[in-house]
Amino acid sequence: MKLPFNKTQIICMLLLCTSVLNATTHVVTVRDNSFSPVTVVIEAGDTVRWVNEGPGAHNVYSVGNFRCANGCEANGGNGDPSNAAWVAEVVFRNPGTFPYECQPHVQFGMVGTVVVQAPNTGVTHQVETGLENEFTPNELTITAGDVVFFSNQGGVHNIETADGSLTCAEGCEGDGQIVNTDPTGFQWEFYLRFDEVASVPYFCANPAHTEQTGLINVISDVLFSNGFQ
Ligand SMILES: [Cu+2]
Repeated sequence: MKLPFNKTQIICMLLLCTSVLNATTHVVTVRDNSFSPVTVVIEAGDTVRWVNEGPGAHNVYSVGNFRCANGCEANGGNGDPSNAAWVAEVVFRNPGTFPYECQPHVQFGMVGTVVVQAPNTGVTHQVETGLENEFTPNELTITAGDVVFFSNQGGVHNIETADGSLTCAEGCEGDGQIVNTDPTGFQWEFYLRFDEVASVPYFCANPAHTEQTGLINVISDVLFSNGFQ
């Protein structure tokens, strides 16, 4: 029997799939004049949320990476120090160490660090692109909670999901980081975690690469163990 939908789409309809991507959010409290905790260690794909409890005027600034207070400048927000009860979030897609400061209080030692490690929970899968203008593999089935490591080995590419929810290259649009999400020959790489059962078609937005598409099928391991898949 030929069904009008594939198995993943049917599972998705049964489970009322909504958002696709989730990850852990780590909260840092901003006070006069310190960050707590001073250092957070997270996995690539996780979010750091700074919550200002003041009452002084503070911000979070990491040179070349992000500047946030009432929103992040990379997202059109105002990163100027503010004594409002602001909440700012930044998503980190790549391993590395990100020192940051509160600009008016750095001389009082108001500094912090985000340490981003490669994901060590869930299974990590790889999707590569390069000079052949393809995603390899171009179709991938993973279990909810797994991570996909996307990397560009050469050629001017990016990744956009068909529903417009994600546009990524050196990082992803909306992450709060100062990164280029347009197709670029910069050899970018980033991690995406897929926590929800879904079918996620994506493509490269380079107008010369209209054939360059890919698909991530995210299935539930519970359904899998029940023999549904
Ligand atoms: Cu491309």
